[in-house]
Amino acid sequence: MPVKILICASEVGAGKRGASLGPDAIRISSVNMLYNLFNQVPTEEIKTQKLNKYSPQFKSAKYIKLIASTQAKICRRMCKAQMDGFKTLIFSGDHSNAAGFFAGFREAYPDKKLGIIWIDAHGDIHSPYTSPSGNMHGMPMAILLGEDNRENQLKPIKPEVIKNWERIKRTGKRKITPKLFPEDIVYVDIRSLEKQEWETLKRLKIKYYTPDVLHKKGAKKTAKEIEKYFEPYDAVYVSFDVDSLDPSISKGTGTPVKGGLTLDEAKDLLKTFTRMNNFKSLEVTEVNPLLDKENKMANAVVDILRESLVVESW
Ligand SMILES: [Mn+2]
Repeated sequence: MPVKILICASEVGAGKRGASLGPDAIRISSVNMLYNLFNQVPTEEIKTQKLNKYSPQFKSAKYIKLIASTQAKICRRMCKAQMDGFKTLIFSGDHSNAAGFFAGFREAYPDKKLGIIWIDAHGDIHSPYTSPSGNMHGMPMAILLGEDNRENQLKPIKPEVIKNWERIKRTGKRKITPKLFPEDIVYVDIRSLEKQEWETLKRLKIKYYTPDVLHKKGAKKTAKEIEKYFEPYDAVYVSFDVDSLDPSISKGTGTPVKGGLTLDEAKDLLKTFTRMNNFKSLEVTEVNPLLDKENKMANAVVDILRESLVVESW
């Protein structure tokens, strides 16, 4: 199956600026490290509005209007790439974009059984009702699940935010919501979730592996277990937030958290996931070279991809 690279640099979902430079940092690393990824695979860039001033508008969901239209655009391009028969390798700015990519995935396969493997330090399952920061890179899972978690509402939110939140859940021509069910998710390496998020995970009985479990079991065995879990699925999407990696590798991401994956563990996970029969998409997100030294995070990503992907045989 041919592979297509999709790039969306949008970073407005992050709290710190600079993740929009992540995809370029990775491209430059791959050139420096003599990994001919970007010239052996067709590449398509999804252009989005660049930020010229700080104007978040709503505190409970910053830039929600811009993010809603960005996700609609991402959704169309992802749907087309999948329907054209490509596996997609995605380089994205911040993690809110994932909701747009998965919306396109759902749009391409409206009636199929779709799964998602979410490798991340965080749960990204906040809603505007529960998010302390209002940064929407902490919300893509809630968008996909159509989950408001009103039981744990922190503060009242504006009607215009609610309107856009409802719109964002229905991204795509078919306006499908939810795009995903709780049993279709496996979280890997999550370790920094707010109380409201843990409650959502427990209430919805979402499957997850914390670093403790993963380190004890080993990355290879964990990956095999997850592969087996997704065997009955038609198609699987893998989302790799680089803050899942341990900060000793690099601090080049907006929200680093101790106790993360080693490079070898990340390679073992991705080696297994990208070889699954139903694997259809890998997304790499949240590389922020402005928070880094000597482009270490992008170099780590290239090292991981070079050793785990066999793009020619996808
Ligand atoms: Mn994330």
